Amino acid sequence: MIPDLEQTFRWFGPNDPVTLQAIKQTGATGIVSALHHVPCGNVWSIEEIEIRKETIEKAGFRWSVVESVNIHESIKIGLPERDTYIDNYKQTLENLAACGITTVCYNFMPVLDWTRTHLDYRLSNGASALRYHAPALAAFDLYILQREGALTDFSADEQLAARQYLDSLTQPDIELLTNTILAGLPGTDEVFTIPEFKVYLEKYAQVNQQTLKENLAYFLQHIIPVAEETGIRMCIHPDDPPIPVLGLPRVVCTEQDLVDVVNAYPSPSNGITLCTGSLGANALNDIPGIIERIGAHIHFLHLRNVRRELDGSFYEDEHLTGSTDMYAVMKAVVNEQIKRKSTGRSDLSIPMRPDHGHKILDDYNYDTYPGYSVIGRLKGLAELRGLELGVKRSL
Ligand code: CS2
Ligand code: MN
Repeated sequence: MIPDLEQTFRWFGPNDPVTLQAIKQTGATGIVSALHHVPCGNVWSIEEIEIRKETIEKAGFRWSVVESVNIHESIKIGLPERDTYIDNYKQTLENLAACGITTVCYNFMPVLDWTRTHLDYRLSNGASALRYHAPALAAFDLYILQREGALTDFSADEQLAARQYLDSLTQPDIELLTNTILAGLPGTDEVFTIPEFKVYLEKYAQVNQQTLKENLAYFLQHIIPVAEETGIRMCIHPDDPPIPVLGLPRVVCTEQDLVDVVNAYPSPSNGITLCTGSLGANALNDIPGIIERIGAHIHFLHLRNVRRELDGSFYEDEHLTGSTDMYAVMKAVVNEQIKRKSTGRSDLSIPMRPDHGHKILDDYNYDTYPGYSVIGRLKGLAELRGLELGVKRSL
């Protein structure tokens, strides 16, 4: 018997409009959470971790995964103070392990976390989805942010499409687009202003793709030994979208990038979060193939779908109907579980979450974090659960 994947749901903590009681009804048994109120770079104290853990357990869940312990910008930029922040990070890992929480997701995206241009893109059935519209991003970059050097990042056709898009916007549309693109980390209400964002861009002026990769390797070489000692499994989340955005380098976009992460410090504690939504925005990423080849390193699964459009745009589609063949993905995941079983590994029940969901039905009555509606995610989770059951029963 191959055990089921562990069904999890992200919960942003006591301020999340989606309650643990509501999540209970989705059928999820695990919670994915983080101490969003602790400023990035500070140590998470045992006391604070215990409080969150107790809240989650009292509601009848396990705190399955931490997503994320965010990485201080000085580590990504490679500043001298990075060593202090790496020490803090190690301490946080030791504290989490002391509380019995051992799967830790993180990402290595400069400044911004995921990037979208529209948070309320209406589909024909009335559902609301997140969208990345390439001409809108280009219009922002070229004409609103007016980033130095942006011109060279876009072809003549792309510049024209961006200009036409900009001309269709009203002033309030421009403000909405700006606030959408410059939204900060998930779980915070922080939105960068254009001048603040430009200061960050300045800090990254010397950081290209290669330096960022080296800085990631440096981080791993210092963190993973501590993760190993304490039994923590680190799992990096791919960049979303998996392309350089606003002139900032990105280094976790492709299979080769993931292989480079794993090779930077080979260890069972140095793994990946396989996010089909993020990787799936690039048609060149063969996700079932990635699972087949490097699935041994997966510690956490985000199973959502995107619908790719011709110009590099995409929107978040229903979990089973986007551009990624979710059936093929699930089959590859089940095969990975079978491989693990045959090699005597105990981590067969990989934690999985539906990641994001559409806003549907009663979701419109709650002001949840973008993409983190309850009914939309419940629908995604239920579809994935059915798919998993079908794949397993047909074996
Ligand atoms: C999400 C992210 O974009 C995604 O796929 O899972 O919002 C996630 O919160 C962070 O980028 C990394 O964990
Ligand atoms: Mn994800």
